[in-house]
Amino acid sequence: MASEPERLELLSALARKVLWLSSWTIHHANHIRPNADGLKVGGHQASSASLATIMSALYFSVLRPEDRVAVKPHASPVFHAIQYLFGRQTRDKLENFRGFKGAQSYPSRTKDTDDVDFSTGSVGLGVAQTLFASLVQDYVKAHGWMKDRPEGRMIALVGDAEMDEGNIFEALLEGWKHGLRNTWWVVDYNRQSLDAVVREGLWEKFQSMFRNFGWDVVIVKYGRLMRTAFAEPGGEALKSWIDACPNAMYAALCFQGGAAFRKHLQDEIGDQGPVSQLIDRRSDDELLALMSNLGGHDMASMCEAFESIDHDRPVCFIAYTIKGVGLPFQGHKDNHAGLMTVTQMEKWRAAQNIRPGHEWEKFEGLFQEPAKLEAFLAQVPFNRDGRRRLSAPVIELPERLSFKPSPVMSTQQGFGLVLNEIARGDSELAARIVTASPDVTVSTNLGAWVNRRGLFARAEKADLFRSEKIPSTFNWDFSPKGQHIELGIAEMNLFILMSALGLSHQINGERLLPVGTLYDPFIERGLDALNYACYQDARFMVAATPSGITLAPEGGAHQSIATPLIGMAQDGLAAYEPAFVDELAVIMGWGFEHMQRESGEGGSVYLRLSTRTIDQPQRIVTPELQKGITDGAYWLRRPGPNAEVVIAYTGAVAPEAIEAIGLIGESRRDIGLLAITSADRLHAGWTAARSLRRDRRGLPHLSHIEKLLAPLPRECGIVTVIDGHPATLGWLGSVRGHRVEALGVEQFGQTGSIDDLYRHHGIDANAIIDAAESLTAGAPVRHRKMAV
Ligand SMILES: Cc1ncc(C[n+]2csc(CCOP(=O)(O)OP(=O)(O)O)c2C)c(N)n1
Ligand SMILES: [Mg+2]
Repeated sequence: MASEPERLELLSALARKVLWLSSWTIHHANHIRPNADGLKVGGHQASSASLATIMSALYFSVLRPEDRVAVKPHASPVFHAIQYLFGRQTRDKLENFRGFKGAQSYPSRTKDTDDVDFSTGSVGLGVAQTLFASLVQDYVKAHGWMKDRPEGRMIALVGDAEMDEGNIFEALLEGWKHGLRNTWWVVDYNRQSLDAVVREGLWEKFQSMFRNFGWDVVIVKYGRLMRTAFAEPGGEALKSWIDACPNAMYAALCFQGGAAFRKHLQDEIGDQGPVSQLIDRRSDDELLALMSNLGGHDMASMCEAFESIDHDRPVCFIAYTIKGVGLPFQGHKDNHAGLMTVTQMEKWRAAQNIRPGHEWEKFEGLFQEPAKLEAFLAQVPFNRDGRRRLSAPVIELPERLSFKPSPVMSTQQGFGLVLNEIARGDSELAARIVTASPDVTVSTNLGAWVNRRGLFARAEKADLFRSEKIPSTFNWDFSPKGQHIELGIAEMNLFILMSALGLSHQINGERLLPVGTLYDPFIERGLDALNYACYQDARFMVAATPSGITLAPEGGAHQSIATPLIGMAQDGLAAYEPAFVDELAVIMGWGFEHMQRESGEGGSVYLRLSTRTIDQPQRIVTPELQKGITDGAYWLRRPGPNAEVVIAYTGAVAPEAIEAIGLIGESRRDIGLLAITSADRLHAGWTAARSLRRDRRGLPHLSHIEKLLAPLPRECGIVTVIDGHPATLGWLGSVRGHRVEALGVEQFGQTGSIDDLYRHHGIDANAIIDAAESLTAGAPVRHRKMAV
């Protein structure tokens, strides 16, 4: 066992190595193997440097294998360097930093191979992810699934300007409500953002805010060199000067160096005996070393701060740092995109004692014995158990999901009924579903599920209305066994919680099947978090309802137009918009399976539902129909051989399409009605088939939509209709070269009845008939829908 001074010496040596390797990685990407596009790597060299010591303290000493970390985006080279020293990152990938299949610019769970816990990139999201990951760990524990696995700490390394992101504050409030534990956020307080130097006194705002939310705050401002100097005669005066120095001035002096500090100190403090002697005793280099010895760059101070935590309360560490520390542009306000020139690097290399050609050698330039460093690395607790990413078996699913049928229903009601049916049973599926909703549990029909399965909280809390015997439709009991997590209104939080729940199989080794509900228009409010969750390959199902203009009288911003396009464009998310509840039940069953498929095959599921009650078909769902539903479309009425026109509809406008078909039938031949349950799956299948054909040089692989449209004569027209943006289905004409009239909604905000609005936006039966007429020759269609 190394003694404490020895340990600190080895850790500091490794931190220097990490700083070197991360800077060299960036330098290499710019000057030695530049990317073909010639784009320089901005934002990394200075931003990484601030965290080299803090991350070395964590990874080489403080972390345990069960801990999980979100590393701020621009510290990615530091992370990769640490993994390189652990032997988990290859030199080739570092040399190819930012290149095709090289180490990623921002740590990525899915694209990097070196044990990234949480992806980052869009600032703020990784930070909140750690908070929700901790709540999910509590959920898993409360349900008795932790077994003897120790609790992990969820840790985020946060940029000080990153704290501007609103989603962090939303998460903080939610964490407070749920009794957050085991979460550490380490703020890299370098007082610089991308463009600028941050406001004075920001730390005080952080401190009071975190304390307000029940967090401990640990400020690590001074390194050991500083603390020793403060204890010398005159030290107090020096400390006061440091405390009073504005951020921008401190940064500028760090950039200018020891002589500038000396001059400034002399000018401001004047000749005051002891403090002047304290300064005079140091050379320029020593003075700079002292003044840049902020807490975040001092191994002893950081280890001390982390190791002092002996409780599970959440902790915010504010670690003072200098952006670009140790590099020629340290502290310069323009350093965000700053890169060392070749000459600067040469000089720095020499100062680091690194021989040309030996830059990637693990211990090059360190004066400690390689064997000692190797032995130290080998015993690092974080690395003890090898692979830290866990897995969990697939949850078995019932053959099909059922629901209590009713002749007239909405898909939103159907969603509640399917979940209610699952909740009544005692299947493994029922046990593993976790629902969550941002204050719209009841209004999205999750009420029945919650009544049966209860709300989750670490401590029991009975529904007061129930205990007081006041009649209420809903049973709002909280308990550790509950399976619904009630969130405040922030949609960002819903998606980050989905992301955390949907990674539980890999983080906690226990699979959960998260189902979130929200109003469809507010997907856009949480969109970046949804994208983030998908990027991390988290698995969840989200039911968004009501959608479109079907909640017509609400008008305002409660109408959604763009969401079908989001559903199509979002990678990792299979989007469905069923019209009927039997379709929905099939899709949900398929969805729970899809959520559990391997990486690259499965994904998350988005159900765009509606409150519009419509007549339900009385039919048997045959395996063929089932396949059509999950593949994205089936003929509700098969077109004849001489079809002049077909109508392709999605979702709640089914009655309009059906009515139009009835009215057109007399005047046009062989017409067909295509029920599209998923424009997304259809389109994805179509493009996938195209690339398959390309790869296999013309092997006849046809996609589902190509097969469906194949029998249509060339002159047949297609009318598409959706309560959403018309572009969702407009592409159907490109599949086999048919002419298309695409109907949909392009403006929002008008109130009225559904009839009013469908007429107003041209998605009612008559508008469909008009479109069909415009695509076909022949006499006008005789029958029209009568005005009501
Ligand atoms: C949502 C989002 N907006 C903007 C950016 C671009 N960006 C990357 S880092 C950064 C500021 C970094 O400042 P800070 O968090 O203090 O980190 P530092 O570079 O000082 O370490 C910005 C604006 C981003 N990555 N994500
Ligand atoms: Mg900063």
